[in-house]
Amino acid sequence: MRSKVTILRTKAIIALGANLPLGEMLPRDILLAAIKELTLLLGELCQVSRLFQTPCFPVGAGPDYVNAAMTVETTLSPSDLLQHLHGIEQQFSRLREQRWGMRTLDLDLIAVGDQVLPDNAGYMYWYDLAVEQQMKEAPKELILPHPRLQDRAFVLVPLCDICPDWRHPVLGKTILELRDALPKSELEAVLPVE
Ligand code: PH2
Ligand code: MG
Ligand code: MG
Repeated sequence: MRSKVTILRTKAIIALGANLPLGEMLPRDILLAAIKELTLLLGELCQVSRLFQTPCFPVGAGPDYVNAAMTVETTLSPSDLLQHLHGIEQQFSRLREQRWGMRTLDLDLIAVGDQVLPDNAGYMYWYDLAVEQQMKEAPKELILPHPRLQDRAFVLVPLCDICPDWRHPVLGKTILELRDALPKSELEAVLPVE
């Protein structure tokens, strides 16, 4: 008798950003190269957003970013995915120095299916963290979904290209609903790159 093997794939959401050149490569070239690497590494079942030019957050902290987002259907665990993302960041020599500092490539794991990590209480601690405290405290473990997802036009606008209907497992809202809850001025500042 043949046994049936079920491979469980979940949809992982990745956000990409860059605001510094790397040698001859401009941020948009770095992002395109990183997307290529991620697609090779994670397989065929990837969806990729357009690239967007976005004002730096916090305002004035550096040059504009280029941002994009990807989804991938994967069997990898969140921590294995994160290792791959760090490997690709290193390949594009991001300097991990300053929180929210400038970077040649930043790859953030935004969500993996409807997993909440480390657990609901752990997620809520980071979700509720006051903005002044966000500058000072960084989690040592992976928090999923990304606790600032709902605040960031530069993540939500690209995600609307590829997974507008993904529903946040804690907040209960879709990507589209989260995007539409942001101030219009923030959404209008996220511009597709030609
Ligand atoms: N990433 C940051 C800090 N600020 N601003 C924009 N516009 N886009 C980003 O990806 C970004 C940022 C830290 O990861
Ligand atoms: Mg990051
Ligand atoms: Mg980031």
